[in-house]
Amino acid sequence: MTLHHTTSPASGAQDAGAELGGAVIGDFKEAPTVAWPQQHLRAPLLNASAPWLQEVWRADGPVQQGHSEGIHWRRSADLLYGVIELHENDCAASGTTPLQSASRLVYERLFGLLRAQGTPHLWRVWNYLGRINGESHGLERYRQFNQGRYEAFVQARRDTGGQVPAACALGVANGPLSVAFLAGISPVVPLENPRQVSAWRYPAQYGPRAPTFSRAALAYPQGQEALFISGTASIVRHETVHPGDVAAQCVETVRNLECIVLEANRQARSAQPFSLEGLGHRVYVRHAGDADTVQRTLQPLLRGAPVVCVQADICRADLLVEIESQAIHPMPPA
Ligand code: 3EB
Repeated sequence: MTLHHTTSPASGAQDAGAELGGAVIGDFKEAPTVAWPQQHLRAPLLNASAPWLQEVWRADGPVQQGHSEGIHWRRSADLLYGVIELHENDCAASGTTPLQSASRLVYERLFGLLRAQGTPHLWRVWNYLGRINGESHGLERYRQFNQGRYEAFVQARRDTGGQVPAACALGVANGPLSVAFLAGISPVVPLENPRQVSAWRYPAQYGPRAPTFSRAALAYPQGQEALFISGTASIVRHETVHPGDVAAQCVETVRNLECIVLEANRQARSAQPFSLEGLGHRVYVRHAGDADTVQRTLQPLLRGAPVVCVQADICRADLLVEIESQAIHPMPPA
């Protein structure tokens, strides 16, 4: 199968293959309804003329779909895309917070589906939750999310360090915990950034359980090599650098992206190397008022690569910007 990524109305491109799933980004009431699993990222778009933007992953057919355990999913022969949303108010449990419990439940269901469908390898996860930097039960909500996610990885006997998916975790104004994911029949090659401590090794000062993601992953749809770079921010070792300076955070974040691309190229099997300008980027900006500064700073650094800019809260209160990126390359015939 081959994997394609398109955005509309930005590109309007009608690509080959069947829709596997995707996301619609925009802070609007009525989402365009589609037949495939679609994550609604309820956040304002900052650089588009339209009020919403649709991103679709396509695969060579045939595709099958289902709705099980609250997960709307679609799969091809070797890939599965799913979306699950859970309201934490429906997840109250003793000995844990509603959000921690919702996070654990979402991931337990996700792992259950992957097992049942024979697509056990998690490639990329998009996590969105309300008021991510808010505090309740004496713990920041992002840290509660990390606890629940970690518990589900342990419960499913999955690796919590090393072989972990690429991911992002962002805050939106409100709404359910929303998790979209891409999984496959083949494992990813997880990548780490030598400038940064692996997130799954973060010290306890960032929360009782470390986040469960790799800095990037190389994945292998048939005949292709995909690079998924996780949410990347102005972090060196494990510390936030340039607090309060959004332009400097952009420059530092791009340094991290460059390092990850370098790591990707050390492991990549496709003929053509990955490069910053050959990636598609999604930029999350905490303060909408910083969007101009962010875009002016990034433009020469990302050298004209396509950028979707969204207002969202980054998972550390002192981070003002975060960038995630992806590219899909053809593999040379064997
Ligand atoms: C960081 O580097 C920034 O919890 O899944 C980036 C990507 C971040 C993914 C996650 C968090 C996550 O720690 C935050």
